[in-house]
Amino acid sequence: MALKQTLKQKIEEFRPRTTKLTKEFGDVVIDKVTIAQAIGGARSVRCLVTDISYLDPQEGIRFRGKTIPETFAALPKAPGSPFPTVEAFWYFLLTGDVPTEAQTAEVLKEWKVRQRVPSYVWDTLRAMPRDTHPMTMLSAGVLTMQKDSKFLAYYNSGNFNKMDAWEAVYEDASDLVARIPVVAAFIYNLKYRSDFQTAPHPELDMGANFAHMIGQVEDYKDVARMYFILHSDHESGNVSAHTTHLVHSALSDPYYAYSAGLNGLAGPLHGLANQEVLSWTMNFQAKYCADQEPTKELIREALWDTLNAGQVIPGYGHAVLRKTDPRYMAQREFCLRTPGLKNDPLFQVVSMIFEVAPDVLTEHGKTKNPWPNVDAQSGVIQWYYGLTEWDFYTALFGVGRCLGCMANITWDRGLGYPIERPKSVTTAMLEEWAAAGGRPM
Ligand code: NMX
Ligand code: MLT
Repeated sequence: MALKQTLKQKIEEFRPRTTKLTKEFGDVVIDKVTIAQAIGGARSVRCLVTDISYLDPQEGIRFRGKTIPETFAALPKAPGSPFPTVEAFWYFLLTGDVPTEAQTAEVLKEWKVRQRVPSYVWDTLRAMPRDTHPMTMLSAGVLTMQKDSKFLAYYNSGNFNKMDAWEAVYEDASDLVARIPVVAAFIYNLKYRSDFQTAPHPELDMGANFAHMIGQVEDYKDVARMYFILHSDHESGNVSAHTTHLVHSALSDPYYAYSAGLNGLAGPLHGLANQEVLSWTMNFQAKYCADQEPTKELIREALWDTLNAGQVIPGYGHAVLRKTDPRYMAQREFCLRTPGLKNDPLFQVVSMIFEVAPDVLTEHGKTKNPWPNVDAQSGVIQWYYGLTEWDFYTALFGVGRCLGCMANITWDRGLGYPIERPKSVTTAMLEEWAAAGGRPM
């Protein structure tokens, strides 16, 4: 069965579960909210629902119930590669089913049609100053396509039906996941390769095609596949996924929603941390290692200098995780398996930071999680393959994150989630409830 038909069946079978929970068990309490949580970014408040992925603080992410190694092992692989195609992963994220080779091939074929980017996007991007940040360009590129949104056209058709609306979201979502690597590659070539553009390959899978479009070597095809899958989804509460969900909940179409999600991803406490890691490491080498080899002692000194200057150590800490991010470990293992990378001086420094930073952060005593997150390890791989323009790293993250955000909003519409609108209170109210020992219920 084709992906959309499978999804239709899945969504229709799933709906009664959500309806029953809301109608029959809607009053069941699943959490309480403290003053610290209301002021402190709603940390740990259980008030979002998604079945696409789940983040356990100790174990890390599971995509559709599978850990990262299980996901990589289960899915059909790209030809001659130990890594699955992004197309197979997309099928899996949307449906929860591991696709067959034939189902994967169908998605690949469909994306080859969907990946055609309207030429007005190129005009828009070329009109922007060349020193514009790639995330601004990516967000603008996505937003520019909004005028041709199929969801928007469906909404304006006069036949809008809540039960079927997910189908138009699915169409936009599929177009966007197929197009975003093409847009990102265009931006890369525009900014760093003197606008030398390579057309998408008619047969290559998404990761391989991205490598092809930016003029990368054969081995980078696996890097791209791994990177996009690892960065795809991290349950619903992270800034990019939550923003996309929130904006789409107003029935803003997927282009509006994901452009907004990308703007959140561009923040240094979120996706931009991967570029910050590279710039921190380069600054460290320039400042502390001009006439000596990097050592753990020098790294310790540099980490303390950063903390004492009131800055965060990029790539370390997490709002949910309380152990080393398995996405960090997956990339570290890739480095250890890749002969040149294993001995790469930058990887050695990143490994030394891994040995030193958790102790320094623990001694510093502020962060609840001194362990590295995904961003601490991703840049070094890109750098090794010659993708040294680190302000592009978050755009790579944005290509991967599109998969998770689009799968989520397709299901949001399928299950008819309403507009999101939490309640706010005033500081005076908090003071009154604090004095009374709690809010009178
Ligand atoms: N370096 C220094 N201080 C830190 C760090 C860090 N890496 N992580 C947390 N803290 C501080 C944090 O700033 C806060 O300080 P204060 O009380 O003065 O405001 C305190 O520790 C408690 O913060 P937590 O509750 O541990 O972390 P929170 O949930 O608020 O924030 C992050 C999570 C990820 C924003 C935070 O750990 C951070 O800023 N890390 C560095 C940036 C980074 O790597 N971001 C990428 C996250 C992954 N991603 O891709 O999105
Ligand atoms: C993510 O992948 O979105 C980050 O790890 C941040 C998060 O989960 O909050």
